[in-house]
Amino acid sequence: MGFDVMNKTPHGLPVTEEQLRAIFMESDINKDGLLSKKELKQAFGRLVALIPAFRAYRGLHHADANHDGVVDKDELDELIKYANRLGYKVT
Ligand SMILES: [Ca+2]
Ligand SMILES: [Ca+2]
Repeated sequence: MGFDVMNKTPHGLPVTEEQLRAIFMESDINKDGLLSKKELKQAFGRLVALIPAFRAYRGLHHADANHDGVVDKDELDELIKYANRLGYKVT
């Protein structure tokens, strides 16, 4: 894991948990307060993950505590921690 963090913008700043939260919230396209796999894919796309679909799968697998296939408000913290560990950068 983690090989997709190496090709980031070299001068970007590490993304903060607040920024990650904002990105995930904004990626809730249908505003139902839940992040589907499709919405997660969009979020990881914005984080310039090399393989957003893979990250969406991993992130969902990691954060989806109740196994309903979506990330809810309570599970979002875990998703943010996961994304934070990947060391994404913002420019
Ligand atoms: Ca949604
Ligand atoms: Ca869930």
